[in-house]
Amino acid sequence: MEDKLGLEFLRVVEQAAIASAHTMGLGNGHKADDMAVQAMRREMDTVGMDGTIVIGEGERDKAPMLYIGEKVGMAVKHKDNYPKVDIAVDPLEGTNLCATGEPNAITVLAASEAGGLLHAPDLYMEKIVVGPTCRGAVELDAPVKDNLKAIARRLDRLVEDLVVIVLDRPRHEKLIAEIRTAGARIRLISDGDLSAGIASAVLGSGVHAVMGTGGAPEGVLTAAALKCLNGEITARLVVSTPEQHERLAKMGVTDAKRIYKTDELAPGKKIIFACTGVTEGNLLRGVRFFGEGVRTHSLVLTHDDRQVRFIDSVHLNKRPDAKVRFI
Ligand code: VTB
Repeated sequence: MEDKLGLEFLRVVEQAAIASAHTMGLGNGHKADDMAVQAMRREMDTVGMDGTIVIGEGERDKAPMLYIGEKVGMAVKHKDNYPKVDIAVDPLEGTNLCATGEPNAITVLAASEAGGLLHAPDLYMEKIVVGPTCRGAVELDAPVKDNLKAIARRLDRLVEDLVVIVLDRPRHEKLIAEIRTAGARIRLISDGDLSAGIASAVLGSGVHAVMGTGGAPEGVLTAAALKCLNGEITARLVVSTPEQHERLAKMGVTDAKRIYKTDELAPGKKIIFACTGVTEGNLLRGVRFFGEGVRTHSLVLTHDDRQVRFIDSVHLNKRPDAKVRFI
């Protein structure tokens, strides 16, 4: 199932990336997101599955498409025997990055057998993300300097040689100060802790850890990718108001302070993760339009069969003279 669906999901993230890339730099994040959502929704129904959105654009009454609980896939129209699949999407991770043409906007989808992805509410989540070499070396509540020392030891280098990615937010003032005091280097990003998390699990990307508080849905998507890349995310929901506590209780979460590891955020045995670069990025090229066609760069991960595919696709226009260039 994974192999076939993985390549079908590739089409979904590719089409969403192409659609949103048309809006790059227009300064309109809302439109960029809208384009990605529509393309993703359309393409999703051509996939041979009985899909349910578990992480999406919001609750049913707030989002017209890709809302939580929405049924997607060919099973919607044809009642054949399609596999049941839970789907988590972030149609355009980094809408502002796309709107301004900054790096690392991606379109994202993760899937698993039913129940394989935590149904995370749209809250904040404290996270530490590291690659395979540092699995088991960090603890969410350990002092920042201790985590950095542990990462440096595992990577056989000095703390001063590490690069930590942190979302540039006022809430991270203390974290940033602590990382600086410990001596590590920091890359502040305006958005996109998900693509940063994926980069941290790929050797040679120049990213050694991601720290700080970002979206919980992005945390689950990061876990799906990291599980396939043997990396690690350790995380905890940020629950402050009584309403948020109530919402969590309704979802069956009894311990709001629980620390989740990769496998608890993405417990599925058959995880598939697919993303396509929209703007140029650390791991993926952005969408390139070249008159005779479009070129996209994607990553498709399937956990069960341990496949990591970097996919360079050329989508030629239906012109008899369309040419393909090597790289
Ligand atoms: C992060 C980041 C996302 O939201 O999760 C962030 O990775 C958290 O929310 O790209 P705030 O913007 O409120 O800090 C995004 O920036 C957008 O989803």
